[in-house]
Amino acid sequence: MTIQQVDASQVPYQILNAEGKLVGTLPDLSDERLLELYRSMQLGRTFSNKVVALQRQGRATTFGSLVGQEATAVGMLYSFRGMTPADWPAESRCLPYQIVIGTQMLHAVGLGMAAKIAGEPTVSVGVCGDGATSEGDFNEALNFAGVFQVPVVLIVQNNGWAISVPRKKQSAAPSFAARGAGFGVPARLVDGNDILAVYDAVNQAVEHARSGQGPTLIETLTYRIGAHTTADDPTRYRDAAEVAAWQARDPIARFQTFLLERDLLSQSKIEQMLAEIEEQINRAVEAAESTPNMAPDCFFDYATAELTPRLQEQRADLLRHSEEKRR
Ligand SMILES: Cc1ncc(C[n+]2csc(CCOP(=O)(O)OP(=O)(O)O)c2C)c(N)n1
Ligand SMILES: [Mg+2]
Repeated sequence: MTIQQVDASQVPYQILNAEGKLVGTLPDLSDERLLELYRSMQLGRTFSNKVVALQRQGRATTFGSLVGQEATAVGMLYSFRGMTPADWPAESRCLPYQIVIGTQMLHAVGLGMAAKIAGEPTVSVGVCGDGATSEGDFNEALNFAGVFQVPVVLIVQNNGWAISVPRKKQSAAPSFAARGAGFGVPARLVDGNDILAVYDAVNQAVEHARSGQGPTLIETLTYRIGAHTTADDPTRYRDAAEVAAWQARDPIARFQTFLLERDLLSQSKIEQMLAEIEEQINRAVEAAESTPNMAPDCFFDYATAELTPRLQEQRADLLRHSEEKRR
């Protein structure tokens, strides 16, 4: 008896193909909104390149480049209905950056379960990388999401690498989206370099959850063009030809072609926009660099209402250490 193979013929969902041609239904977005999506991708790329350059000059800390992943990042954010960049700091309801890989998926499921129990119309969203899917936490999150029909969208941003570990070493499944079936969670493989497809797929998954139909797993297939962080050197473990092949599928170039063909953009508009973005970022760098340094022990002030004796000791230790370093 032969055991049936998993169907590997999954085609990523696309609205724009690699050449920027419309191959699906355009989501309900005004021309202004389409240009905003484009501008945000350019802003993300310029910002990312700026911080990497500042790190090289010793003016910024360790940083992970966004280059190549702008469509996934911007597309999913804009699908959280009605939000504009100005809302993100105040009303975003974003949790702090999660360092312990994979745990954020459990947090997202927990928040979704809490909202469901409280009868709130909230949908939570958890985002992780391809590497995170090998953690127990990712699997537990999917299992809970499926069993309790949690209003959650779980997104795997598959950028091909987890630092130096390639995608093929994370799972023998044909895609990460294919893993949803084992948990009874509907899943979708999306072209992560197609901003319209990411926007549309996440939007639909949010609506699905909001209308009480439970969780969705989304895999956005994209690629990390840069290093994992400024502390990493991918030339030591990655084939240059692979990078070049993905550079040819640039998410910004794809959307730009589409906008140019619809006359929503022109070369001069692009140049003007890039100059404005450059200026905006330079002003932000100036503002950041003219902000006085924080006291090295200030984070103790925000951790707990009252410091335990052990934390008091740690604070004193830290201050002693930083004083010694300064001398
Ligand atoms: C539990 C845990 N193990 C290891 C690390 C160290 N670490 C930081 S990022 C990373 C790789 C993550 O890869 P992936 O999930 O694909 O996300 P990407 O950075 O590619 O978006 C690792 C192993 C960590 N932060 N947490
Ligand atoms: Mg990754």
